[in-house]
This record gives sequence, structure tokens and C-alpha cells, in this order.
Amino acid sequence: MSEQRRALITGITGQDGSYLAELLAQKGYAVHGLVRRSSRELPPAIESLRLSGSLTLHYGDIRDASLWERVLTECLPHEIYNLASQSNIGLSFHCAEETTETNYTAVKNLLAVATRLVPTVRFVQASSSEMFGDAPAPQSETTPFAPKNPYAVAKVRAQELCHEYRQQGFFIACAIMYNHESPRRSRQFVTRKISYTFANIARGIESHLSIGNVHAVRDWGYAPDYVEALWRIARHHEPDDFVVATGVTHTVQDFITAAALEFGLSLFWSGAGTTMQAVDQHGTTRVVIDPQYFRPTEPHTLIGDPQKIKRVLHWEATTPFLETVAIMCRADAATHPER
Ligand code: G4F
Repeated sequence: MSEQRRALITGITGQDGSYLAELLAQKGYAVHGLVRRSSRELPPAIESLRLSGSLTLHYGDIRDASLWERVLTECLPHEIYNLASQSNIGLSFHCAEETTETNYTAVKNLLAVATRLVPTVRFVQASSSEMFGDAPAPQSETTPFAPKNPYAVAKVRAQELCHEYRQQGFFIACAIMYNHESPRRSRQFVTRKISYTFANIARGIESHLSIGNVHAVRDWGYAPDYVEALWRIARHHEPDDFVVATGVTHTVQDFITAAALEFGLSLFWSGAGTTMQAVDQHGTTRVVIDPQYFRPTEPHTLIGDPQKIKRVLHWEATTPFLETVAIMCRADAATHPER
């Protein structure tokens, strides 16, 4: 009988970490996850995997360089998925140093220890479409990077380091992930902020959504599809870079309009710039622009070209935009507002 595969997931309590943990547990892996010690409860999906015995948690902060020797010795993983990051781009302008420590220095420390202790490990780095910044669309694995914020700069440095280790013969792969959403997305991100706020509007708890740049364009996929891509990247016969995207874009305004419809509200948009707003079919204001949510810079147009991952790994995003919006709105409608 072959040995049970062990996978270590950093960032396991996040959206992607929890979906990936479920996927790997279903596939028979012994899943190990790194968790920052905090007084917050574990997300229900993680707690239930832990109780079922298919998940072992290790505690520590990825910015602590001394952590990896202990954790990697304890779990001796066959695969490592590095999903932990300071993932809030708006915040990265204010916390550039912390962003670099988490998104670059921690990767550097982890790779140094992993390639020594478990040299045959298959390592998947969660890179980001933000690395492309203003590069012309659509972007592929060969598009030059043009990062526009501290988050993207740190992700570029981490990916370049991954390439150095790959050249030395280690299995270090990079998933260049475009935006991917789900009911497990934090409300710091625009899609979940929208679905959650419209659920509260439907409950009568809030009257309207305050939002930033509604013209921002994103290539939005569905997170459970994307963690399947991560696993395929890890299982490929050689380490490589893959753009993980739908190839289809929408604006923040499209997301808001679709989410409102899920709650029976037809929006009518008017105005421009900071005076733009949307009223519903009853004439009630439902969306206003709040400049506090604007960012100092925005990437031009992020559209991924997923041809390579389709061709090589036979992976394709299967959940369309409107279905993702509907799944998120239904989940928020069904959940207690404080959760
Ligand atoms: O949902 P967002 O905060 O995601 P963003 O910045 O695209 O980053 C996410 O996707 C990246 C992959 O491309 C990851 F690397 C990253 O870690 C993260 O997962 O913002 C999306 C867009 C932006 O253009 C933002 O300016 O929505 C715009 N926006 C407009 N109003 C807003 C808001 N974003 C947030 N968070 N809140 C607003 O009120």
C-alpha cells in the first residue's frame, strides 16, 4: 500500500486554505495547516475537518523564521501550498513593511528550510494577477510584471525567488491567481462586502452600500474551482507557472447590479465620479460613492489568459460570474448578520 500523502497549507483559515483543505481531505491526504494563534474561533469548515481527524493544526506566525524547522519536521509534507499572505491591497499601501515580511520574507525563509528538510517536496506558491499591474490585457505566464502597489511588489519578489529555486532543480510551482470569490471571502474584499450589505439591506438592517471605484474591472472566478487548479499544479509532472483565471471580466458596478437583483432590487445608475449613485425601482438610494474606498493607484485591466492551464492541466473555471454572485448572495441571505 502506498504511503498517505501529506500536505501542508499555510493560510488554512482563509477562503482558499479552507476549500483546499476540504479538497485534499476528500482525496485522502493527511492535511496539515498552519494557523496564527489568536482568540478568534476557527472557521467552521476547519473546525469540522479537525474534529473528523483529517486535519492537524500547527500554530505559529509565518513571519517567525524559527517556525519552519519545527513545523516541517513535525509534518514532513509531500506538498506545500503557500497561501498565507497579507492579501489586502488597499492596506498594503499603509502597511508596506508588514506586507513585505509576510508576502516575501516569509516565503524566503520557508523555501530555505523546505528545500533542505524535504527536498523532494512539491511547493505551490500563490502568486497574484496584481503582479501584472498595468501590463496590456490579457495577461499570460509570459507577460512582464508591472506591479503598482506594495502587495504586488512583494508577490513579484516571491515569484522570482521561486524561479531561482526551480532552476536549482526543486519542484517550486507558481499559480498566478486572478480574483476568486465565495461565501468564505472576507468582507474586506469588494464582492463579499456587496453580497453581505445587500443581504442586510434586504433584512432592513442597512439602507445602502457605500463603495469606492465602481468602474474597476476584474476577472472574477469561484474559489472552489481555483483550489482544484492549485492541486493540479502540484500534481503536474514538472514545476511551472500557470495563470488561473476565467478570461472574462466585469466591473464592480456589474457585481453590484447583479447582487441587487438577487435581492429583488433593480438598480438605476446616475451621476459620475463621486456623485454617482444608484436608486432602486422604488426610488430609494441603494448605492453611494465614498472616496475613502478609492485607492492611490489601480491596475489598468486585469484579464487572465487561461489557455496554458486549459491545455496542459485540463483545468477550466466552471462557475460563471452570475452563478458566483448568486451563491454569495444566497449564503449571506441565509447567515446570521454578525457571522
Ligand atoms: O475585492 P478587492 O479588494 O480585491 P483586489 O484588490 O482585486 O485583490 C484581490 O485579488 C487579487 C488578485 O487579483 C489578490 F491578489 C488579492 O490578494 C485579493 O485577493 O478589490 C477589487 C476592486 C478594486 O479595484 C477596488 O478598488 O474593487 C474596488 N473597490 C471599489 N470599492 C473596492 C471597494 N474594494 C474594496 N475592498 N472595498 C470597496 O469598498
